[in-house]
Amino acid sequence: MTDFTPTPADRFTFGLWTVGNTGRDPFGEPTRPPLRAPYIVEKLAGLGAYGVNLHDNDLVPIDASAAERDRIVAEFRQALSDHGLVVPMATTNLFSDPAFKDGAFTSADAQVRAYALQKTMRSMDLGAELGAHTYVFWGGREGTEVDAGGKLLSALGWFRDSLNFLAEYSEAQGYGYRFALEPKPNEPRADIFLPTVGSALGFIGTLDRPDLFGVNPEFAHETMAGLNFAHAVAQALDAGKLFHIDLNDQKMSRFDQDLRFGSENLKGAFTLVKLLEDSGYDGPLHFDAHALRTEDEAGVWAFARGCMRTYLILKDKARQFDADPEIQAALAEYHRADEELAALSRFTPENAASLKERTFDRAALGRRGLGLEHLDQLTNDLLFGIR
Ligand code: GCO
Ligand code: MN
Ligand code: MN
Repeated sequence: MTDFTPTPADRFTFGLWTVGNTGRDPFGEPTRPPLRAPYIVEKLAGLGAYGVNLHDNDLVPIDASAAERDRIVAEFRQALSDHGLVVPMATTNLFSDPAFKDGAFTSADAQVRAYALQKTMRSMDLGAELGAHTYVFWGGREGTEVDAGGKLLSALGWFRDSLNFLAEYSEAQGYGYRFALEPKPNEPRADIFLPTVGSALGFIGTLDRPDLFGVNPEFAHETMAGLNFAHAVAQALDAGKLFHIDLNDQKMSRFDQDLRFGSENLKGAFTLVKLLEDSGYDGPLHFDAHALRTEDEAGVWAFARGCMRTYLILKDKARQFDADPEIQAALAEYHRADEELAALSRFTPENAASLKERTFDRAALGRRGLGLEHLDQLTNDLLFGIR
């Protein structure tokens, strides 16, 4: 048993915007002062994180001069190298500036769409300079309130054209980015385009270079849509499209809470950790969450430590789950394999004919109890720490 202290080998990352969150919300002013990026790097490294991610404007103000930009980036790179942190993922802020009030790539205004392309190319340059290999697109303002505006179909076309353009830009520059679309159903727009992981996966198939695109699912976002996050992640894994992941927590049917990982739905978090670990996913484990508005700076680092600690504890629980004889017996009882039937279920005309003739004891199948109540309570006991 370890003491659950993370190391860079655990691949935990945070965004500058996450631990840097000042506690501002739509009803109240910040409750904490902003933290400088090099300081965040130092603190995260001290806690055992692996990397730090950013939007362009988390680091460089939108109106910075070229000289200011270069100075800020140089200071940040120095902090990264001093403290041994990497930048695995970068993204663009296409939602804060009033110019993006009706979307960026899906704005009805061609000037805004072109400006969004320009801003994203510059942000991709910055990410590449910092060594990022994954580029996230979260379409925060890509949506509508007024569907009478009539852009539902054209918006998807504009979105596709922009992503195709940016993928070509990345290839032409030799950046080699893999792009990850991050779905969210609503907030800050009433309805955001590509609202779920399933929608994003479907859309990727319509792009010119689908091989360069995957998803960045977020626990809070699928939960807001009333969906089961682990199911969404499983579908992304099945499609070979889990390029990145945003870990946090959330109560269903609420605003985007971005809670500390595992703080709300512990069993959902366990299912997720087990799924990720069993799948061999080896990308960054990114916490897109922030400390509660009630917290001071000490609370911010308690929050960050808590995210990583919970992941590591649940990873250990997943190992115990696999090693627990009673749990494994319950699983063996539940999963009934049959090699003859598996062979028969591969289509040939003969197999089809023989399957059609076969007799099944339907009543017996219906009578069989599956033992899932028992299995689930064993899982609870494991999570409670009494097994
Ligand atoms: C949100 C999103 C963002 C994105 C970020 C990077 O709901 O606010 O989750 O935090 O993840 O913009 O893509
Ligand atoms: Mn979120
Ligand atoms: Mn996110």
